[in-house]
Amino acid sequence: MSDLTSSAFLRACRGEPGSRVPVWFMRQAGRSLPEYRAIRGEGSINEAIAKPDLATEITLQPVRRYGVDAAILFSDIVTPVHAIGFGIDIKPGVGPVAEKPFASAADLDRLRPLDPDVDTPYVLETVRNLVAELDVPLIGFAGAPFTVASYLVEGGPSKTHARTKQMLHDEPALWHNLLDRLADIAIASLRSQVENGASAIQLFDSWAGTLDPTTYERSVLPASTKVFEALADLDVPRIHFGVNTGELLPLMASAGATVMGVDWRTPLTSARARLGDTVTLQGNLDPAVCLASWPVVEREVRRVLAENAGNPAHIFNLGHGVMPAIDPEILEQVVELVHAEGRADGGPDA
Ligand code: 1CP
Repeated sequence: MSDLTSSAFLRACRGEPGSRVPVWFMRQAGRSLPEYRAIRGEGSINEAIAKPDLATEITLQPVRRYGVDAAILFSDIVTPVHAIGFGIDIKPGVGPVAEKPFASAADLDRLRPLDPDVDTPYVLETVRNLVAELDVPLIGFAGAPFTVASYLVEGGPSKTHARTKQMLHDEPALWHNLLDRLADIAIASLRSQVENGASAIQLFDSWAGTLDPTTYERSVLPASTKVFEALADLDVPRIHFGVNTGELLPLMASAGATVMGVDWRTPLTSARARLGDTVTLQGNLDPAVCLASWPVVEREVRRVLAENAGNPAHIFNLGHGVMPAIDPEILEQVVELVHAEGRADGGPDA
């Protein structure tokens, strides 16, 4: 186990200058990597997550290949609700699917509290394995109450989130109870990951951007604030991320994150103007750009770095996850370029 306090990633989380701009990629493990496809085998991803040796290796693969500055635990945002028996699976090529969606107060009984040591011991074993092996920080994560609720209520991935919106508007008391239970589950999961050695946490509210700011503030922000407040005593950076959140960034930041994820639609200059200088920004190359030829990718990486203007409070990332069709060699080049181009104003980081 190494002392990672002065690693490039954790320094940037704290806004401290370092020797390079740290970079990692959301969804850096998984289907874009041939070495992942080689060891993943058939069966549900939940089965892979439940095998600590396999999950450890899958987490390490992109760290080895890309030389990224952080690892992210191989797990999923629905792993805890799956583990407590809600009845949700992850269908290959689709995503999380619940055969019996969440529809009424009776379904709250399917969301008992999470006891991570008993319900997801394999996740904690993976975290411990990783911390023993990694020389970069491990990011633990959970799904935010809203985004997890959207899968439970819709029964699967959705473009409009129509049922979810109907419930939050029409049945505010039921919605509040649902989000409160999911907040407690996220808190228990994140706390256990940190207690077992994760160096930072990320709350994925991927689909929050489907909401207008007023609805977000009334129906989502209280639950996400509860999550961040409950973890504020842990001495780790707290990252908050969603897609299409340009208009929501100040509200999302007010939930208590120390690092804000920014998708590619919002230039880092605008994000900083909206958020001020107290948070670190994480982002924000359009993942689809990585499907283009290298000169285009290079130009766009440089543009993101230029928009950050040398601010030490920046972690380079994509604006959303790696797409399966992206050539890993392009991502290797992105890491090389970010490390080479990023500021070199000293700082004794690892
Ligand atoms: O690097 C990594 O891949 C780390 C592991 C990881 C993470 C961080 C997985 C494994 N899932 C996640 C988070 C996750 N899962 C999010 C938040 C990030 C994001 O917005 O991309 C979300 C929304 C999910 C839900 C989910 N799981 C989807 C999206 C469905 C939709 O609504 O469009 C999908 C396709 C999955 C399955 C899944 N999870 C992870 C992998 C590698 C896969 C692909 C399936 C497989 O390999 O079997």
